[in-house]
Amino acid sequence: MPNPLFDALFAPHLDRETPFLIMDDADDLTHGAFLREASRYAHTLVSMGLEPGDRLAAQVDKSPEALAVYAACIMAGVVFLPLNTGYTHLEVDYFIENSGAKLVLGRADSLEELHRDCDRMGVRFETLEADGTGSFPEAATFQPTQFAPVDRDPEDIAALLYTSGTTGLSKGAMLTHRNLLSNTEVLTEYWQFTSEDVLIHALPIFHTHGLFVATNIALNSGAAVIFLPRFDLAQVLSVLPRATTMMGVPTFYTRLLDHPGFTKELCANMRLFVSGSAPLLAETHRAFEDRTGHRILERYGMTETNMNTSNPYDGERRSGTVGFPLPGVELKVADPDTGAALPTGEVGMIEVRGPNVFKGYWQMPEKTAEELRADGFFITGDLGTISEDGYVTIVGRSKDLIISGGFNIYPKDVEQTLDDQPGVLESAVIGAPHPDFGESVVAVLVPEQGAMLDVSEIEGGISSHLARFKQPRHYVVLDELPRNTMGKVQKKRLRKAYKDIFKDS
Ligand code: MLC
Ligand code: AMP
Repeated sequence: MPNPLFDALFAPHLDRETPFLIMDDADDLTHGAFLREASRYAHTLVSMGLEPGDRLAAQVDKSPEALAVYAACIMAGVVFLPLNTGYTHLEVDYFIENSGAKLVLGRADSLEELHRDCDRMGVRFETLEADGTGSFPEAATFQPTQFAPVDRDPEDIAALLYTSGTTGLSKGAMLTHRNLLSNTEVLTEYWQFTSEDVLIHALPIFHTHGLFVATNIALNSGAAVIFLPRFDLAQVLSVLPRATTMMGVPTFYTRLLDHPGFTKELCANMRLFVSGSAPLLAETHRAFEDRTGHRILERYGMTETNMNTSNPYDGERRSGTVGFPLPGVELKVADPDTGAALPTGEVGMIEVRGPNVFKGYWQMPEKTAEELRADGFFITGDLGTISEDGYVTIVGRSKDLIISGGFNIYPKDVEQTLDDQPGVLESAVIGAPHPDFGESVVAVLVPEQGAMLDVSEIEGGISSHLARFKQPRHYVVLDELPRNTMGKVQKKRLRKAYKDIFKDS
């Protein structure tokens, strides 16, 4: 019976006792051991009443067990919905409700509130802790270590990843077996991954980059993975000599460069550094090459589309560009109104089409229709241009979005919470360049008439509503927001006024 992701990523490894997850401070896991664990979890899902197509939401720390839950979902045909561990329980409630999740996995941190919310919503709640213990793995203890994978069509949904929009409303991007597998296969070949590779995995596993790009490629190629709980500079430096490849957001590379112990010698075994999820500054690219002799390979992707473009493995990795459309991906720079392709060299909306492009937003056909054209092209919201020799450059974004350390923050989301605070008449949230995170959040507040705003009270007021990474790092209070003649807030002017606010952070 076919199950495309299982057949390609798991089946070849069922009996392989080769290293899969190399742990820095715990026992390593072979491919076989990982899949036996995933099989026990798949049986557990079935025993808990989950059926193919049901959703499982997981807000859990990164661990081999958490990755095995993803694998178990693929095996059992359950739709995997990973959530940023930084989200507050109020943020998580929305995802549970909107997705209609049947089972929620959480950890002790969020236990009380999330458990209570799940009870209220009538959703089953189990725990999975960072050390691999919890009520879910406990329930799996005596389950069989083999599981016959559930039959899946390439168009069936494998995962639901939420992404916000300019409206502030989060939408679940439906990613099918075909979307994930086609991209994995293309990238494995493009970046020349083999079973000889050892990949440093320091990314979170609740986003496309760490979950699909890194993990799926490793599984597809049979590579081993040095599986780190998070990006810890000292830990990454210590494992570098054992690795051949690494994937990261630009913050990983600027942090490495800031450390004098990061040397060419440490990278002697490395063949490839990949960067994505946010723009890599040309100066970082240059400094990295000067220090290590390696040219970082930059690629461009999105939750809705997986990876769209990549600089070449062989050939010129051109800094400031995101390279060429990947094999099978059509990319055009288009007139934002009509979708008609613009002449080479002009700046326009980047649109993409291919087997990598998602199926649509979960139960939001109108939102899907706004961003996915009838002819299959997805309107990315990124503005770009294509050079005569085919390199794609992203020059900006038409969507109001801040990318901080690779995490997306939608200003509307933050503004809505700020506007609810006592004494706040209105707010505007913008991104300003930040030396560590690339961009960071600035809030411009306008007080109600006669009100005196106390920033620490506002910080306290929003902390239970918004994940820490979304919270403003700088506040400005103004009498009024700059507006154009149509009454629209001129964020461009605000961005210009506060562009140096984090310069010395
Ligand atoms: C953590 N914090 C952040 C943050 N990460 N704040 C803003 N932006 C971030 N990205 C908060 C912490 O809660 C903490 O708050 C404070 O900032 C400092 O934390 P830190 O110790 O410096 O952060 P650290 O844990 O080291 O994390 C930074 C990071 C991490 C860059 C290593 O954020 C990270 O791994 N980012 C990768 C994101 C990613 O995988 N994106 C891929 C999306 S997929 P306080 O108050 O406690 O001090 C996608 C598609 C594609 O975009 O193309 O790939
Ligand atoms: P997400 O919704 O988290 O998947 O974020 C996707 C967005 O990240 C894209 O639409 C781009 O704006 C941005 N992005 C990803 N990779 C790059 C890159 N290499 N350079 C610039 N922006 C990028």
